[in-house]
Amino acid sequence: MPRTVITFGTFDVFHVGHLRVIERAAALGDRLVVGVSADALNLRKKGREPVFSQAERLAIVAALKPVDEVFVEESLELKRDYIQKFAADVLVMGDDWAGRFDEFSDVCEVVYLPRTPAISTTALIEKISGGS
Ligand code: C2G
Repeated sequence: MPRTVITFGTFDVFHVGHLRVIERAAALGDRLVVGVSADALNLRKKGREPVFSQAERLAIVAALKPVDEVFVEESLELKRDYIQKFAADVLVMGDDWAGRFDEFSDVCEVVYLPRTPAISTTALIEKISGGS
């Protein structure tokens, strides 16, 4: 049986930290499914619109070599449904979410990977808008 890995994220202003977590997630199985958070979810979660629209973020993530399938994550509360719908064997998230998804360990393995240090969308936006 092929092992399916699922991960979630906004992936706004796509950067190498996003790429690394996707590569490491893919390495844990045979098929990688990525839930890209909807614009409305992002607004609720972070209080601002993403720089790139969900259609653009979806297109970028879908084009990555390690990614087999993408979908729009409409709500954080639907995680269990998504895990089951895609028959995921493993849920992978960066360790900024450590412990937050342990409740799903009854249906799949839950793995938190260390974040890539010193890079984030917020820091990039600040750097670009500050002009430094
Ligand atoms: N990430 C990373 N290293 C960084 C920045 C991000 O490993 N320097 C990882 C995060 O830990 C996450 C993924 O990249 O696993 C996507 O990060 P975000 O776009 O910030 O996504 P987030 O807002 O955490 O959305 O259902 C959960 C949410 O949709 C996750």
